[in-house]
Amino acid sequence: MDTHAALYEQGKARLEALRELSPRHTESLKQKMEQHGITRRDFMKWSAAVTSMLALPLPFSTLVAEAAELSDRVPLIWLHMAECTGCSESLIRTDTPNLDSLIFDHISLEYHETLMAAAGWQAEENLEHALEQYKGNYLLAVEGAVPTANNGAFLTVGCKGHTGLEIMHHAAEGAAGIISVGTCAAFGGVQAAAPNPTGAVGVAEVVHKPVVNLGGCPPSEKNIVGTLMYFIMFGKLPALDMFNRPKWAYGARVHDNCERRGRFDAGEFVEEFGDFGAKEGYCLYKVGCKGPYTYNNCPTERFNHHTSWPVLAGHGCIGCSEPSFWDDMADFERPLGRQLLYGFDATADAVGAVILGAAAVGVGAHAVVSVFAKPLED
Ligand code: FSX
Ligand code: SF4
Ligand code: F3S
Repeated sequence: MDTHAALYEQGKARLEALRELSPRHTESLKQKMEQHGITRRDFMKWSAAVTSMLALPLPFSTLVAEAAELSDRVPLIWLHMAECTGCSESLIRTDTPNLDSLIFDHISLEYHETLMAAAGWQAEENLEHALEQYKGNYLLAVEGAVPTANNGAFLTVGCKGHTGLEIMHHAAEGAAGIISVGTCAAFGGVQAAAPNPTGAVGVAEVVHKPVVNLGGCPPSEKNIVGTLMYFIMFGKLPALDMFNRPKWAYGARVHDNCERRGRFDAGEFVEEFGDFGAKEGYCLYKVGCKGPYTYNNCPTERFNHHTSWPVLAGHGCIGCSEPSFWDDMADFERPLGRQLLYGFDATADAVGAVILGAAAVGVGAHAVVSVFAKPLED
């Protein structure tokens, strides 16, 4: 059996088993869709889009649709560590509920500090209860970095004053899978920026289980929902790159799918914000775009119902899905090449030939990438 056929069978068997479990909600996903005016046709289109985003062949879209309907069978526990909650916002702040936010509403969300009604003792009890009741079966999503200095004392959560570090250890124990949502949970993020006074680290550094990292500050709702769908469908984590990010989402550079790439190749650069090139949509490399060093699907999947993404909005990518981006990608509005390649851009400018300049910048960028963030091959 080829790999896809075997995976399909695995998914089918997993979904059959999930169907046997009792649903968490009285309303089915179908009923919820009807209430929000989402048609069956919209749902099939969504399933096909998620299938192609996950780099699976089209026949898998029936499995994706089924996994969405059964998403209330897999318990999800969502913890907040040191962060800004932008990752949750990325998923829930939609003006009109689309299928991504509706799935999040339908999923068996057992604990989420921002969304739940409970507070104080009641909230702590809910968490304890969920960890116990679903031991070995729950999916654990974590948002935010884990401060480790002074035994984790820089982050205490709840009325018992447990440290984030203690909560992480405890919650990871019974998790069937762990997802680090956002660059903070994945790699430490802004909290870990030098000199990192709280000793903030990514979740994978404090637990002894495989963790899938969803880089991005925040990651797109598509990458969050796609990862949840994959786990619901197959009960395992997808193929990962060297930083444990799903290859289907982080397998290509921002630069490779950017709509301004033609401008880069033609040597047409914005020299400063607000100039003629900026108005014409020229490449943002010289005003600091880190797209050539960054792996993410922002240009193809975009944010907020596929409305926009940083470069389309007129600012360069700041490399927010990469480890240590606060330190390694700064200054955000100057090219990295100037720091790493000893005035490479200045030389290109001095030569004065636009095309030659573009080629030189291109070579420089690729050279840096090869040592910086090359994903592993299959
Ligand atoms: Fe971090 Fe998420 Fe950036 Fe914020 O919580 S990835 S600071 S968008 O919200 O963790
Ligand atoms: Fe797009 Fe940035 Fe690459 Fe220019 S440098 S093509 S703006 S990703
Ligand atoms: Fe982040 Fe760059 Fe995408 S800044 S959101 S990885 S375009």
